[in-house]
Amino acid sequence: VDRIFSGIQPTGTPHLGNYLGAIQNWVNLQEECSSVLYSIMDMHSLTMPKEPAVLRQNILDTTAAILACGIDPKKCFLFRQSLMKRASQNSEGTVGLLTYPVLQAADILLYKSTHVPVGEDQVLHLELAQDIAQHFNKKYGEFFPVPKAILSTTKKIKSLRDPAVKMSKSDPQKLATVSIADSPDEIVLKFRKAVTDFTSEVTYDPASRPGVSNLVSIHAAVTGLSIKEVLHQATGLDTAHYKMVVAESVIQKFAPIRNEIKKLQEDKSYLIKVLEDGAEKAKELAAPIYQEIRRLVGFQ
Ligand code: AQP
Repeated sequence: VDRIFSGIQPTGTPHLGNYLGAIQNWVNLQEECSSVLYSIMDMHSLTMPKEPAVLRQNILDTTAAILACGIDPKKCFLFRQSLMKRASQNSEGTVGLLTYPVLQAADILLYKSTHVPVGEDQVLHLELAQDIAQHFNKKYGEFFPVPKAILSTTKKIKSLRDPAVKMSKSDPQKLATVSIADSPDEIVLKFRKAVTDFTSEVTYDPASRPGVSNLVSIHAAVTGLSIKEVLHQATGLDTAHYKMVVAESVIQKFAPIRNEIKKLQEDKSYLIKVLEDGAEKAKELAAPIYQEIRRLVGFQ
């Protein structure tokens, strides 16, 4: 692993899926790899336009949340995507026209990233970045590493209201998504109302019992236990009781993170400074790569 790049959209405080599918992995990877970039993808989030004041607040909330989860600006470059785009915007000005996966591919390639930790839902998007890298290399000579996905062991967390779909920040059903900053009462309520099925025993079979299996996955992921160990702990419990066990494990896991988020949210100038410093460093890294791309394609 030479260079890690990943991003998150500032569409509100991250949820369990973002944490278990991506952020937790990010925290581990910053320990293992010396060149790590994490981006708050504020331009991506404009696919669904927001009030500028709301976007500004969401950017700071997302930054506070991922710092609280253990992302350390001394071990990685943490920056906003929009701060980096000025370099490539100038005369062409086409950035606004680029669609989401193309913009994402540009972000990944601009730093010659070799590995991209993502949730399972992003693997298809990453394939586009791989195609573009290969296409470019064929035409202009070996230049970009073909970026590989790093998948977390918890692949996809499902909605608590409909286990057929993934847990998502934009889900209009309030009880479907557990934010990592939810209060203990909110967490208990959401798990109590979680959709399961008519069998009361706790088993793990994602295909035939997606609801209860999602609870088992969440329980295993937040406790760090295996599915087998978690099922062993659930022996003799019916799903209603089990939901409360899972809720309690989520409350325990996120209590310190929730406190830290609140503290960091009060220090707006610190959050802004972290993002500005990260952008400076990311720009320095990208500038020579961008120059070289321009030279290779004949813009210079
Ligand atoms: N349910 C999920 N399970 C596992 N991983 C997930 N990710 C998102 N949802 C799940 C992973 O989180 C990282 C950051 O995601 P994002 O901010 O780019 O948003 P998204 O993938 O579009 O999903 P969201 O957070 O639910 O937002 P909306 O509602 O806007 O679609 C990614 O690595 C993603 O794989």
